Amino acid sequence: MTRFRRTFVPLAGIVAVSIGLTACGGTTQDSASNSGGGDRATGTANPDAPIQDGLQIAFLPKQLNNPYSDIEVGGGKTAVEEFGGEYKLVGPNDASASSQVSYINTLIQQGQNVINIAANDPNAVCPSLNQARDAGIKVVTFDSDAAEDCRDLFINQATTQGVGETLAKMTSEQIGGTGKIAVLSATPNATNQNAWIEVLKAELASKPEYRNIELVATVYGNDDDQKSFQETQGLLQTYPDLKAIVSPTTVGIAAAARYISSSSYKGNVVLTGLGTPNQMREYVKNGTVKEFALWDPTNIGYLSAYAGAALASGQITGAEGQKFTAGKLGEYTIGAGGEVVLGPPTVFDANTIDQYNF
Ligand code: RAM
Repeated sequence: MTRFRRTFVPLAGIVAVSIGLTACGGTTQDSASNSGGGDRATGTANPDAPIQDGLQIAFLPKQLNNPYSDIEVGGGKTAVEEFGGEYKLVGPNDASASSQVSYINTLIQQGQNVINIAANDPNAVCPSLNQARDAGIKVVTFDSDAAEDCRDLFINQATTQGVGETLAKMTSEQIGGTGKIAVLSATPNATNQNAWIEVLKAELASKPEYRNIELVATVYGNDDDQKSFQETQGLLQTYPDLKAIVSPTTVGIAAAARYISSSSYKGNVVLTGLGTPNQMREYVKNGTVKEFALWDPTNIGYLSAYAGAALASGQITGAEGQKFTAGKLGEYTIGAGGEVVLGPPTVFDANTIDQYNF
Protein backbone atom coordinates (compact mmCIF):
# COMPACT_ATOMS: atom_id res chain seq x y z
CA MET A 1 0.00 0.00 0.00
CA THR A 2 1.25 3.46 -0.79
CA ARG A 3 0.63 6.43 1.44
CA PHE A 4 -0.38 9.80 0.06
CA ARG A 5 2.56 11.80 -1.14
CA ARG A 6 2.37 15.19 0.47
CA THR A 7 5.44 16.98 -0.73
CA PHE A 8 7.61 17.23 -3.80
CA VAL A 9 6.64 15.18 -6.82
CA PRO A 10 9.84 14.51 -8.75
CA LEU A 11 9.68 15.12 -12.47
CA ALA A 12 11.06 11.65 -13.08
CA GLY A 13 7.98 10.22 -11.40
CA ILE A 14 5.67 11.86 -13.88
CA VAL A 15 4.94 9.33 -16.57
CA ALA A 16 3.87 11.00 -19.76
CA VAL A 17 0.99 9.05 -21.18
CA SER A 18 -0.96 9.95 -24.24
CA ILE A 19 -4.53 10.31 -23.16
CA GLY A 20 -6.97 8.21 -25.15
CA LEU A 21 -9.19 10.94 -26.53
CA THR A 22 -11.99 8.63 -27.57
CA ALA A 23 -14.54 10.99 -29.03
CA CYS A 24 -18.00 9.52 -28.48
CA GLY A 25 -20.69 12.06 -29.10
CA GLY A 26 -18.54 15.06 -28.18
CA THR A 27 -16.45 17.10 -30.56
CA THR A 28 -13.33 15.69 -32.16
CA GLN A 29 -9.77 16.27 -31.09
CA ASP A 30 -9.07 18.20 -34.32
CA SER A 31 -11.92 20.60 -33.81
CA ALA A 32 -10.50 21.40 -30.38
CA SER A 33 -7.08 22.00 -31.89
CA ASN A 34 -8.58 24.53 -34.24
CA SER A 35 -10.36 26.43 -31.55
CA GLY A 36 -7.70 29.09 -31.18
CA GLY A 37 -6.09 28.19 -27.86
CA GLY A 38 -2.51 27.26 -28.54
CA ASP A 39 0.42 27.14 -26.18
CA ARG A 40 0.35 30.13 -23.88
CA ALA A 41 3.03 28.89 -21.49
CA THR A 42 5.55 31.21 -23.10
CA GLY A 43 5.44 34.40 -20.99
CA THR A 44 7.92 35.16 -18.22
CA ALA A 45 7.34 33.55 -14.85
CA ASN A 46 8.29 35.27 -11.60
CA PRO A 47 8.60 32.50 -8.99
CA ASP A 48 8.91 35.12 -6.22
CA ALA A 49 5.65 36.89 -7.04
CA PRO A 50 3.23 36.73 -4.10
CA ILE A 51 -0.24 35.25 -4.56
CA GLN A 52 -2.46 38.21 -5.34
CA ASP A 53 -5.14 39.21 -2.86
CA GLY A 54 -8.79 38.66 -3.67
CA LEU A 55 -8.40 36.33 -6.66
CA GLN A 56 -11.74 35.08 -7.91
CA ILE A 57 -11.37 31.31 -8.21
CA ALA A 58 -14.25 29.30 -9.67
CA PHE A 59 -14.72 25.53 -9.50
CA LEU A 60 -16.76 23.71 -12.13
CA PRO A 61 -16.77 19.94 -11.36
CA LYS A 62 -18.22 17.25 -13.65
CA GLN A 63 -21.48 17.40 -11.71
CA LEU A 64 -22.67 18.75 -8.37
CA ASN A 65 -24.54 15.75 -7.00
CA ASN A 66 -21.50 13.47 -6.76
CA PRO A 67 -19.95 12.87 -3.30
CA TYR A 68 -16.50 12.63 -4.89
CA SER A 69 -16.86 16.07 -6.51
CA ASP A 70 -18.09 17.51 -3.23
CA ILE A 71 -14.91 16.38 -1.50
CA GLU A 72 -12.72 17.71 -4.31
CA VAL A 73 -14.23 21.19 -4.34
CA GLY A 74 -14.14 21.25 -0.52
CA GLY A 75 -10.34 21.05 -0.80
CA GLY A 76 -10.47 23.87 -3.34
CA LYS A 77 -12.49 26.05 -0.99
CA THR A 78 -10.03 25.46 1.87
CA ALA A 79 -7.13 26.55 -0.33
CA VAL A 80 -8.90 29.66 -1.65
CA GLU A 81 -9.71 30.74 1.91
CA GLU A 82 -6.08 30.16 2.90
CA PHE A 83 -4.74 32.56 0.29
CA GLY A 84 -7.46 35.13 0.69
CA GLY A 85 -9.31 34.61 -2.59
CA GLU A 86 -13.00 34.47 -3.42
CA TYR A 87 -14.30 30.94 -3.97
CA LYS A 88 -17.21 30.15 -6.28
CA LEU A 89 -18.80 26.78 -7.07
CA VAL A 90 -21.05 26.18 -10.09
CA GLY A 91 -21.90 23.08 -12.10
CA PRO A 92 -24.48 20.89 -13.83
CA ASN A 93 -26.45 18.06 -12.29
CA ASP A 94 -25.44 15.62 -15.02
CA ALA A 95 -22.07 14.76 -16.48
CA SER A 96 -23.05 14.89 -20.17
CA ALA A 97 -20.61 16.21 -22.77
CA SER A 98 -21.89 19.78 -23.21
CA SER A 99 -23.47 20.34 -19.80
CA GLN A 100 -20.68 22.66 -18.62
CA VAL A 101 -20.59 25.12 -21.53
CA SER A 102 -23.21 27.58 -20.27
CA TYR A 103 -21.49 27.70 -16.87
CA ILE A 104 -18.15 28.59 -18.47
CA ASN A 105 -19.81 31.39 -20.43
CA THR A 106 -21.29 32.85 -17.25
CA LEU A 107 -17.92 32.66 -15.46
CA ILE A 108 -16.37 34.61 -18.34
CA GLN A 109 -19.04 37.31 -18.03
CA GLN A 110 -18.35 37.53 -14.31
CA GLY A 111 -14.64 38.10 -14.96
CA GLN A 112 -13.37 35.30 -12.74
CA ASN A 113 -9.56 35.10 -12.49
CA VAL A 114 -9.38 31.30 -12.63
CA ILE A 115 -11.67 28.50 -13.80
CA ASN A 116 -10.89 25.05 -12.33
CA ILE A 117 -12.82 22.49 -14.36
CA ALA A 118 -13.18 18.68 -14.39
CA ALA A 119 -14.11 18.33 -18.05
CA ASN A 120 -17.01 16.10 -19.02
CA ASP A 121 -15.65 15.90 -22.56
CA PRO A 122 -12.13 16.74 -23.70
CA ASN A 123 -13.35 18.85 -26.62
CA ALA A 124 -16.92 20.05 -26.10
CA VAL A 125 -15.73 22.61 -23.53
CA CYS A 126 -12.79 23.87 -25.60
CA PRO A 127 -14.28 26.80 -27.53
CA SER A 128 -15.64 28.27 -24.29
CA LEU A 129 -12.45 27.61 -22.35
CA ASN A 130 -10.42 29.35 -25.02
CA GLN A 131 -12.79 32.31 -24.94
CA ALA A 132 -12.10 32.43 -21.21
CA ARG A 133 -8.37 32.39 -21.83
CA ASP A 134 -8.73 35.11 -24.47
CA ALA A 135 -10.40 37.16 -21.74
CA GLY A 136 -7.36 36.65 -19.48
CA ILE A 137 -8.82 33.90 -17.30
CA LYS A 138 -6.48 31.07 -16.30
CA VAL A 139 -7.90 27.60 -16.92
CA VAL A 140 -6.86 24.63 -14.78
CA THR A 141 -8.38 21.22 -15.40
CA PHE A 142 -8.48 18.79 -12.50
CA ASP A 143 -9.64 15.14 -12.29
CA SER A 144 -10.71 14.94 -15.97
CA ASP A 145 -8.67 16.81 -18.57
CA ALA A 146 -9.73 18.90 -21.54
CA ALA A 147 -7.67 18.88 -24.73
CA GLU A 148 -4.21 20.23 -23.98
CA ASP A 149 -4.60 23.35 -26.12
CA CYS A 150 -7.56 24.74 -24.23
CA ARG A 151 -6.22 24.76 -20.67
CA ASP A 152 -3.12 26.06 -18.92
CA LEU A 153 -2.53 23.13 -16.55
CA PHE A 154 -3.99 19.71 -15.75
CA ILE A 155 -4.00 18.48 -12.13
CA ASN A 156 -3.95 14.70 -12.45
CA GLN A 157 -4.81 12.70 -9.34
CA ALA A 158 -2.21 10.04 -10.17
CA THR A 159 -0.42 9.12 -13.36
CA THR A 160 -2.85 7.74 -15.92
CA GLN A 161 -0.50 4.79 -16.39
CA GLY A 162 -0.41 4.17 -12.64
CA VAL A 163 -4.20 4.11 -12.33
CA GLY A 164 -4.64 1.73 -15.29
CA GLU A 165 -1.94 -0.60 -13.95
CA THR A 166 -3.54 -0.61 -10.51
CA LEU A 167 -6.94 -1.52 -11.99
CA ALA A 168 -5.43 -4.43 -13.96
CA LYS A 169 -3.44 -5.70 -10.99
CA MET A 170 -6.28 -5.55 -8.46
CA THR A 171 -8.61 -7.35 -10.87
CA SER A 172 -6.16 -10.06 -11.87
CA GLU A 173 -5.13 -10.82 -8.30
CA GLN A 174 -8.72 -11.24 -7.19
CA ILE A 175 -9.76 -13.57 -10.03
CA GLY A 176 -6.57 -15.62 -10.00
CA GLY A 177 -5.52 -14.31 -13.40
CA THR A 178 -8.26 -16.09 -15.37
CA GLY A 179 -11.73 -15.29 -16.64
CA LYS A 180 -14.11 -12.78 -18.19
CA ILE A 181 -14.24 -9.25 -16.85
CA ALA A 182 -16.29 -6.15 -17.73
CA VAL A 183 -15.89 -2.43 -17.12
CA LEU A 184 -18.64 -0.26 -15.64
CA SER A 185 -17.50 3.25 -16.50
CA ALA A 186 -18.83 6.80 -16.05
CA THR A 187 -19.90 8.63 -19.24
CA PRO A 188 -18.66 7.58 -22.71
CA ASN A 189 -16.90 10.96 -23.10
CA ALA A 190 -15.13 11.18 -19.74
CA THR A 191 -11.46 11.94 -20.42
CA ASN A 192 -10.19 10.42 -17.20
CA GLN A 193 -12.13 7.13 -17.34
CA ASN A 194 -11.37 6.66 -21.05
CA ALA A 195 -7.68 7.21 -20.44
CA TRP A 196 -7.61 4.70 -17.56
CA ILE A 197 -9.54 2.10 -19.59
CA GLU A 198 -7.06 2.48 -22.46
CA VAL A 199 -4.20 1.68 -20.08
CA LEU A 200 -6.15 -1.23 -18.58
CA LYS A 201 -6.68 -2.69 -22.06
CA ALA A 202 -3.03 -2.18 -22.97
CA GLU A 203 -1.96 -3.92 -19.77
CA LEU A 204 -4.23 -6.90 -20.45
CA ALA A 205 -2.96 -7.14 -24.03
CA SER A 206 0.73 -6.86 -23.23
CA LYS A 207 1.50 -8.63 -19.95
CA PRO A 208 1.85 -12.42 -19.96
CA GLU A 209 0.29 -12.73 -16.50
CA TYR A 210 -2.95 -11.28 -17.88
CA ARG A 211 -3.18 -13.49 -21.00
CA ASN A 212 -6.12 -15.51 -19.64
CA ILE A 213 -8.23 -12.48 -18.80
CA GLU A 214 -10.85 -11.44 -21.34
CA LEU A 215 -12.49 -8.00 -21.24
CA VAL A 216 -15.92 -8.77 -22.69
CA ALA A 217 -17.76 -5.44 -22.34
CA THR A 218 -17.54 -1.80 -21.32
CA VAL A 219 -20.81 -0.22 -20.22
CA TYR A 220 -21.59 3.30 -19.06
CA GLY A 221 -23.55 4.26 -15.94
CA ASN A 222 -23.03 7.98 -16.76
CA ASP A 223 -22.06 8.64 -13.14
CA ASP A 224 -25.75 8.30 -12.38
CA ASP A 225 -26.54 6.00 -9.47
CA GLN A 226 -29.66 4.36 -10.93
CA LYS A 227 -28.20 3.85 -14.40
CA SER A 228 -25.03 2.38 -12.90
CA PHE A 229 -27.14 0.02 -10.78
CA GLN A 230 -29.11 -1.14 -13.85
CA GLU A 231 -26.00 -1.54 -15.99
CA THR A 232 -24.52 -3.79 -13.28
CA GLN A 233 -27.63 -5.95 -13.30
CA GLY A 234 -27.50 -6.07 -17.13
CA LEU A 235 -23.86 -7.16 -17.19
CA LEU A 236 -24.43 -9.99 -14.73
CA GLN A 237 -27.45 -11.26 -16.66
CA THR A 238 -25.74 -11.01 -20.05
CA TYR A 239 -22.52 -12.69 -18.91
CA PRO A 240 -23.43 -15.41 -16.36
CA ASP A 241 -19.79 -16.52 -16.20
CA LEU A 242 -18.42 -13.04 -15.52
CA LYS A 243 -15.62 -13.15 -12.96
CA ALA A 244 -15.21 -9.45 -12.22
CA ILE A 245 -16.58 -5.97 -12.73
CA VAL A 246 -14.04 -3.14 -12.75
CA SER A 247 -15.60 0.25 -12.11
CA PRO A 248 -13.19 3.20 -12.36
CA THR A 249 -15.75 5.66 -11.00
CA THR A 250 -16.84 6.26 -7.43
CA VAL A 251 -20.49 6.52 -8.50
CA GLY A 252 -20.35 3.29 -10.52
CA ILE A 253 -18.55 1.13 -7.95
CA ALA A 254 -20.90 2.23 -5.13
CA ALA A 255 -24.01 1.45 -7.19
CA ALA A 256 -22.58 -1.88 -8.34
CA ALA A 257 -21.70 -2.80 -4.76
CA ARG A 258 -25.24 -2.04 -3.64
CA TYR A 259 -26.67 -4.31 -6.33
CA ILE A 260 -24.21 -7.15 -5.79
CA SER A 261 -24.42 -7.05 -1.99
CA SER A 262 -28.08 -8.01 -2.03
CA SER A 263 -27.83 -10.59 -4.81
CA SER A 264 -26.58 -14.13 -5.25
CA TYR A 265 -23.48 -12.69 -6.97
CA LYS A 266 -22.12 -11.51 -3.62
CA GLY A 267 -18.91 -13.38 -2.91
CA ASN A 268 -18.98 -14.95 -6.39
CA VAL A 269 -18.30 -11.98 -8.64
CA VAL A 270 -15.38 -9.70 -7.85
CA LEU A 271 -16.03 -5.96 -7.78
CA THR A 272 -13.09 -3.57 -7.82
CA GLY A 273 -12.15 -0.16 -9.18
CA LEU A 274 -12.08 3.36 -7.74
CA GLY A 275 -14.23 4.32 -4.76
CA THR A 276 -14.25 6.53 -1.69
CA PRO A 277 -13.54 4.64 1.57
CA ASN A 278 -16.64 6.11 3.22
CA GLN A 279 -18.97 4.92 0.43
CA MET A 280 -17.32 1.51 0.18
CA ARG A 281 -16.80 0.72 3.89
CA GLU A 282 -20.04 -1.21 4.38
CA TYR A 283 -19.41 -3.31 1.27
CA VAL A 284 -15.86 -4.16 2.34
CA LYS A 285 -17.12 -5.15 5.79
CA ASN A 286 -19.96 -7.30 4.43
CA GLY A 287 -17.69 -9.14 2.00
CA THR A 288 -19.01 -7.71 -1.29
CA VAL A 289 -15.72 -5.94 -2.08
CA LYS A 290 -12.22 -7.03 -1.14
CA GLU A 291 -10.00 -4.32 -2.55
CA PHE A 292 -10.32 -1.01 -4.43
CA ALA A 293 -8.27 2.14 -4.91
CA LEU A 294 -8.38 5.93 -4.85
CA TRP A 295 -6.50 9.02 -3.70
CA ASP A 296 -7.64 11.80 -1.38
CA PRO A 297 -9.97 13.94 -3.53
CA THR A 298 -9.58 16.87 -1.10
CA ASN A 299 -6.00 17.27 -2.20
CA ILE A 300 -6.91 17.51 -5.90
CA GLY A 301 -9.13 20.52 -5.35
CA TYR A 302 -6.59 22.03 -2.98
CA LEU A 303 -3.71 21.61 -5.45
CA SER A 304 -5.85 22.87 -8.35
CA ALA A 305 -6.75 26.07 -6.47
CA TYR A 306 -3.10 26.80 -5.68
CA ALA A 307 -2.05 26.05 -9.27
CA GLY A 308 -4.66 28.52 -10.54
CA ALA A 309 -3.55 31.17 -8.06
CA ALA A 310 0.11 30.66 -9.06
CA LEU A 311 -0.84 31.14 -12.73
CA ALA A 312 -3.01 34.19 -12.08
CA SER A 313 -0.28 35.76 -9.92
CA GLY A 314 2.45 35.22 -12.52
CA GLN A 315 4.49 32.76 -10.42
CA ILE A 316 4.23 30.25 -13.27
CA THR A 317 3.07 30.32 -16.87
CA GLY A 318 2.39 26.60 -17.19
CA ALA A 319 5.68 25.61 -18.84
CA GLU A 320 7.28 22.25 -18.09
CA GLY A 321 9.77 22.33 -15.22
CA GLN A 322 8.32 25.38 -13.44
CA LYS A 323 7.66 24.92 -9.72
CA PHE A 324 5.07 26.32 -7.36
CA THR A 325 4.09 25.76 -3.75
CA ALA A 326 0.64 24.41 -2.94
CA GLY A 327 0.23 25.38 0.73
CA LYS A 328 0.52 22.41 3.08
CA LEU A 329 1.06 19.96 0.18
CA GLY A 330 4.42 21.54 -0.57
CA GLU A 331 6.20 22.09 -3.85
CA TYR A 332 5.08 20.69 -7.21
CA THR A 333 6.78 20.69 -10.59
CA ILE A 334 4.92 21.05 -13.88
CA GLY A 335 5.50 17.99 -16.04
CA ALA A 336 5.22 17.36 -19.77
CA GLY A 337 2.03 18.55 -21.41
CA GLY A 338 1.26 20.94 -18.55
CA GLU A 339 0.47 18.06 -16.20
CA VAL A 340 0.92 18.17 -12.43
CA VAL A 341 0.56 14.83 -10.65
CA LEU A 342 -0.79 14.69 -7.11
CA GLY A 343 0.72 11.33 -6.16
CA PRO A 344 0.28 7.55 -6.39
CA PRO A 345 -3.10 5.86 -5.86
CA THR A 346 -3.79 4.15 -2.54
CA VAL A 347 -5.29 0.64 -2.34
CA PHE A 348 -7.85 0.02 0.41
CA ASP A 349 -8.95 -3.30 1.92
CA ALA A 350 -10.55 -4.56 5.14
CA ASN A 351 -7.31 -4.06 7.08
CA THR A 352 -6.77 -0.45 6.08
CA ILE A 353 -10.13 1.12 5.24
CA ASP A 354 -10.81 2.38 8.76
CA GLN A 355 -7.70 4.53 8.63
CA TYR A 356 -9.47 6.78 6.12
CA ASN A 357 -12.39 9.13 6.48
CA PHE A 358 -13.43 10.64 3.13
C1 RAM B 1 -16.27 9.67 -10.23
C2 RAM B 1 -15.99 10.69 -11.30
C3 RAM B 1 -14.59 11.29 -11.18
C4 RAM B 1 -13.55 10.21 -10.98
C5 RAM B 1 -13.90 9.35 -9.81
C6 RAM B 1 -12.88 8.24 -9.60
O1 RAM B 1 -16.58 10.32 -9.04
O2 RAM B 1 -16.15 10.09 -12.55
O3 RAM B 1 -14.30 12.03 -12.32
O4 RAM B 1 -12.29 10.77 -10.82
O5 RAM B 1 -15.18 8.77 -10.04
